[in-house]
Amino acid sequence: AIRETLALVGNPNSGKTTLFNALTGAKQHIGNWPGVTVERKSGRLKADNALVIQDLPGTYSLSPYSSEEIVTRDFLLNDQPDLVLNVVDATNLERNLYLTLQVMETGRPLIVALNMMDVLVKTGHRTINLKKLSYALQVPVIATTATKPAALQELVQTIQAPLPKPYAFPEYDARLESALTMLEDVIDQKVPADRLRWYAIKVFEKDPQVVKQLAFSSDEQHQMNEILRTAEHVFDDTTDSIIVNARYDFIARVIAMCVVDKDDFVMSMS
Ligand code: GDP
Ligand code: MG
Ligand code: K
Repeated sequence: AIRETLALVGNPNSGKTTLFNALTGAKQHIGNWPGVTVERKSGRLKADNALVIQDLPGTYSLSPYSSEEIVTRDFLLNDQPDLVLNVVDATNLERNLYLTLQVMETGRPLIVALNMMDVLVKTGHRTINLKKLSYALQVPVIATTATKPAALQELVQTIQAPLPKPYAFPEYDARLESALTMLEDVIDQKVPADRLRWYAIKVFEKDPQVVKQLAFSSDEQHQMNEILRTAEHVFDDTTDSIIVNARYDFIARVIAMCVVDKDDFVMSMS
C-alpha cells in the first residue's frame, strides 16, 4: 500500500459510521481509547487490506474540552495518520467546514467526502460547486451518499491514489497572521516544524493542554503575553474569539465562492 493509516473524522451525524462500514469489511476491531469511555473502532479498507481505517469520535471542534475532541486531536497530532478523510454533511456545510479548517490547521493530508448528497439534491434549495469547493480548500472533494455504498468508487479510488499535494494553510486576517508568525518564532524550537502552525494557533487560543505541554520559560511567557495582549487590543476581542471569527470569515468566503442558494437567487431577482 502507498499508505498505512487513514483517519476518519467528522461532526456527529455526518455519516461517519455509515461510511466506515461501507469502506471496511465485516472485520472491525472495537475497543476503547485509553483512559476514556469513548469507543475506538478500526477496520481495513475492503479494496486494500493493508490500509487501516481508524474511526475517530464525532466532534465539532478540536478544542480540548471533551474526551471526543481530545482523542481526535491527539490522534491527528501525535499518531500522524498518512491521510485524513473528513466526512462533511453537505446539508450543513458551514458548520461542518468549521471542523475541516481545524483539521487543516494540523497539516495532515486531507480528502473531503461531501456526504448526504442525495438529501442535498432532493431538497433542491442549494447547489454546491464541488470543483470550486475543492479549489477554495485546495483539497480533493468527493461527493458521497454513504447509504449507497455501490456509488463510492470515486472515493475509494481517491483514497488509493497518490497522496494529494500539500495544501496551503487557510489564510486568516493579515493582523492575525502576523501575530501567528511572531508566535511561531517564539515556539519554533519546541515543536515539530510541520506542526508549527497548529501550535501557534493553539498558543494564540490559550489552549490549556498545549500551554502546559510546551512548558514555557518566563522569558518566552513574557514574549507571548506581549503578542497576545497586542492582538486583543488591535481586535478589541479575546484571542480565542479572534480565531473563531477568522475561521467563520474564511468559511463565508468559501461559501460565497462555491454555493448557490436558490432562495437567495429568487430574492435577489425580485
Ligand atoms: P455518524 O454520527 O457520523 O456516525 O453518522 P451515521 O453514520 O450514524 O449516520 C447518521 C444517520 O444518517 C443514519 O441514519 C444514516 O443512515 C444516515 N446517513 C448517513 N449517510 C447518509 C447519506 O449519505 N444519505 C442519507 N440519506 N442518509 C445518510
Ligand atoms: Mg457514528
Ligand atoms: K463532541
